[in-house]
Amino acid sequence: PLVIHREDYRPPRFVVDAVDLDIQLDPELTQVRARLHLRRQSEADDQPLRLCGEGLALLEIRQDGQTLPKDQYRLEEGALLLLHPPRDFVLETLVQIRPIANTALSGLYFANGHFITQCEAEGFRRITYYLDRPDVLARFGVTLHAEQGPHPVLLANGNRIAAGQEAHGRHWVRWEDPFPKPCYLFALVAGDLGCVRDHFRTASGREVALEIYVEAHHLDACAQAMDALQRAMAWDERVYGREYDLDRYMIVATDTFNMGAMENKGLNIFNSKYVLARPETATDTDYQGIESVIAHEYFHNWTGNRVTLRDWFQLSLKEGLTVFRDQEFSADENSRGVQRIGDVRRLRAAQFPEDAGPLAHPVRPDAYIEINNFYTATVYEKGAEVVRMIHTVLGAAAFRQGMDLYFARHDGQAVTIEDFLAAMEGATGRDLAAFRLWYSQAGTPVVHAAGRYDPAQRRYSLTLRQEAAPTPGQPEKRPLPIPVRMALFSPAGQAMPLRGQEEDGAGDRERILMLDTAEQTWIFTEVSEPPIPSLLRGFSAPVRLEMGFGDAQRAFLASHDDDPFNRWEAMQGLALQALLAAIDQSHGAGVLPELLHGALAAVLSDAQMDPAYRAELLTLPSEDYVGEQMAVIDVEGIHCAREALRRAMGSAFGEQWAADYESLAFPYSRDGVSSGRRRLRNLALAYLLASDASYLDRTRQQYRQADNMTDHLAAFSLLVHQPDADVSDILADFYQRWQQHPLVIDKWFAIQASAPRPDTLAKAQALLQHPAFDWRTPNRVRALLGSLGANATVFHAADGSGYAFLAAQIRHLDELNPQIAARLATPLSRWQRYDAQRQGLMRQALEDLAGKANLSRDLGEVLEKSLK
Ligand code: HT7
Ligand code: ZN
Repeated sequence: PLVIHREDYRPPRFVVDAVDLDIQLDPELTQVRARLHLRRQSEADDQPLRLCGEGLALLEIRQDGQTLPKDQYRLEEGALLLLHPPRDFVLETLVQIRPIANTALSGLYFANGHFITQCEAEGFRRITYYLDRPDVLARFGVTLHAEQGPHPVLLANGNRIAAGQEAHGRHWVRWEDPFPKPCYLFALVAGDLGCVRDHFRTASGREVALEIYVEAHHLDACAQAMDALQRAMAWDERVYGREYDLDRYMIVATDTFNMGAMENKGLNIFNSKYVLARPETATDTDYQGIESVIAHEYFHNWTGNRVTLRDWFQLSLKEGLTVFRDQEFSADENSRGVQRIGDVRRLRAAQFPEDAGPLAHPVRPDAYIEINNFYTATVYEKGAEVVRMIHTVLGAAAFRQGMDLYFARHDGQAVTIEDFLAAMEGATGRDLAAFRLWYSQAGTPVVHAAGRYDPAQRRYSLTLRQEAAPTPGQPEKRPLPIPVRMALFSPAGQAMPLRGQEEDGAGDRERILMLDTAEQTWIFTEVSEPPIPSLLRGFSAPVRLEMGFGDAQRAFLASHDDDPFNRWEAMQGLALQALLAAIDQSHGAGVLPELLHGALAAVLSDAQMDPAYRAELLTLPSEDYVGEQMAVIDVEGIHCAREALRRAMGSAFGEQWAADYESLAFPYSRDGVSSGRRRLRNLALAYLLASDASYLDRTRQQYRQADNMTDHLAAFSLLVHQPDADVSDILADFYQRWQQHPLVIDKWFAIQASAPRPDTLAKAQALLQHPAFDWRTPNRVRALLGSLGANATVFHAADGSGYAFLAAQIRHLDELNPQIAARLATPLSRWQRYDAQRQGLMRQALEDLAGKANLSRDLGEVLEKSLK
C-alpha cells in the first residue's frame, strides 16, 4: 500500500480559483457537473494535472467549453489525468454517482431518506474530480436540484442566493460561499427536515440566523443544542475576540454518521446523538456531550476553517487546538475541577494505551496509509494537552496574544503546526523550541519523583527524572519539556511558601517547575517541617507520575490538597493500591484498607462538597485503568477485586449511601447542581446494590418511576449488569417503551453488550439478528460491537471466543464501512498487554483478518501495524 510521508509535501502546482457545482440529486443516480477555474502556479511547469476521483463514472469532460479529445486525458485508479492542461482554464466534468450504495458514509450518501455529505478527510473526491487536498482553497457555488416532495429542504455552505421550481416535481436552490475553503469543508444536505430557528447578535452588532435542521418529530429536542451554540458564540467573542462571519449558521442532525460531527463551513452536520435531547430520552452525560461537541464544531470556524491545514499531517493544528478550546469552554460553563478530571480520565482511557501500543504515533504523524486512521486520541486529546501546556507556560494573557497573532497572520491560509508555534513565539518573545518535540515524539513519558528533607538545613530537595519507552519507529527518546505545577504541604495541611534558588515567584505557594532534562533537582529553602509534595497539579502535563509515595501521603493529600484534580488523584491512588494489592495476593478486596476507609468516610460526611465532585472522589478507577498499571493485565483478577471492593465500600458505608440516596431525590431539573446530585445518588444506589441484594427492588422501582433518562438508565444498567439475575422482563420493557427512539435503543444494545455476564457473548450474537440491529448505522454498530470490544471480561474470555466473534464482525463490516471496521479492531491491537495464551489468540484473530480478500486500506493499515 502507498505510504504518504510528511516530508514529501509539495505545494499544489495548480490552484482552483472558483468551483461551480450543479448537482441533480437522485438516490440511485446523482449527476454532478463541476466547473473548475484552474490556474497553474509556475510558468515552467508542464507536467500533467492529476485530479483525485474515486468511484465516479465520467460522462463528459470539457476544457474551456470544448469536449476534451480522448488522447488529452487518462483515467487511472483514483485519478483523472489531464495530459496537456493550459496555464489557466475552465475544466468542466459531468460524473455520475450512486448515493444509495454508499455505505462507507464518505462523500455523498443517502440514508433514512436524506442526502448527506461527509468530505473530511478525502470524501470530496467521491463526489467529483478535484484537487482534494486541504491547501487548495476555492470559492464554491452550488446549485442543488431534487424532487421537492421528499426533499423540500436543500442546503449547502454559505448564502442562499436563489431558488425555483422545475419540471417533474423537482426544485432547485443556489448557494454561494464567500469564503474560499478547502473541499473537505464542502457540504450539502437534502431532505424533509424541520427547522428550529433562533439568532445571535455578534459583538459588532450583526444578526446571525441560527438554524437547526432535524426530522419534524425532533423539533422539541433541540433546546440544549441551540443554547450551547449561543453560549459558545458568546464565549469565543469574550475569550478569543472571535466573531462568526456568515449571516447564517446551520446545523443538521442525522442518525447515520461515522463520527460525532463535522464543521463544514456554515453547515455543520452532526450525529444526532450530539444534537437531540429531551429529559425523558437523554442522560445528563448526553446533555454534556451535546454542549461540548456543539461548541467544538463552532470553534472550528476559526481554528480549522478560517485558518485551515496545509496538509493532513497537521491535523492536530485544528483538532488539538479546538479540543483545548472546547474543554476550556466547558470548564468555564460548568465545574472546572470536574471537567479536568473527566478530560484526564478520557486521555488515560484512550490515549495512554494508544501511545503504549503498536498504533502509537506522534501528535503530528510522519507517515500514514489511510488518513482516516489518524483521527485518534493522540491527535485530538494529546494534541489538546500540548496546547494546554503552552497555555500553562505562557499564561492566559500571553497565550491570547499568540492566538491573536496566529489569526492575524494566517486568516484565509492553509498552515502548519510550526506556524502556530511561531505565532505564539512572535507574540510573546518566548522560545518554544523545546516544545516542538511534543509534536514529533510519540509515547507517554514517565516522571519519577523523589523528595528528601534535611531538617538541619531546613531544606527540601525534589528530584524529577523522566524516561519514555520506545514506540514504533522511535527507539530512542529525548527528554521533553514537562511543566510540573507543584505545591508543598506542611504536615498540618497548609500549602507552604516556596523559596529556593530560583527566586522567580519566590514566596508563592504554587510554582511550575520545568523539567526539561533527563533529571533535575530543585532545592526549597526555609522549609520548617518535612513537607508533603503535591505534584503535577491540575495534571499539568500528559505524563505518568511515579511519586514513590505510600498510602499515608496519598491519604494526606486526599484530605488536604486544595487542587481538585490532585485531591481526586490521591483518592484514586488509594483505591488503586487497594485493588493492586488484592489482585497481587489473589484475594478479593473484601476488606477496606484503613486509610482508604478514612478518606472515603471523610468525603461521604462532607455535605458541603459539590455532589458531582464528591461522586468523582467516590468512584473507583475503571478496570481498564487498573489494567494499565499492570505488567500483564489480569482481566479476571481485576474484575473480581474491583467488584469485591465495591461490595466492601457498599457495606462499610451502607447507612451513608442510603442517606445520600434518600436525601438527594429532587424533582428533575436540568442544571449542573441537579445533574451532580443525580450522579451521586445513582452511585449510592450502585454501592447499595453491590452489597445488599435487597436493593434490587428499590432499583426496579427507580427504573419504573424515574421521570428522566439519567435515573431510568442508571437503574436499567444496574439491573442488566447484575451477574445472575433474570432481567428478561426489564429488557423487553425497555425496548417496548423506547423502540421509536434510536438513540435510546443504542443504549439498550450498548448496556447489554457491556454486561460482565457469562451469557453476554451469546446475547451479542443473538442481537446481531435483532430487527433493530443495522449494519449501515454506525451508532448501532458501535453500540453493540464497540461495547463488546470494551467489555474486558467478555471480550478477553480465556477461550478466545470474544476475539473470534469481534473479528468475524469486523470482516463483514469492512465490506460496508472500512472506517468503522478499522476502529473496531483497536482492542485486538493491544495483544501485547495480555498473557501468552491470550496473546496467541488475539494474534490469530488479527492474522485471520489480515488474510481477508479485498481488505480495505483502513483495516489493512491497522492490522499491519498491530502484527508488526
Ligand atoms: N473534523 C471532524 C472530522 C470528521 C471526520 C473525519 C473522518 C471521517 C469522518 C468524519 N466526520 C467528522 C470532526 C471534528 O470536529 O473533529
Ligand atoms: Zn474537531
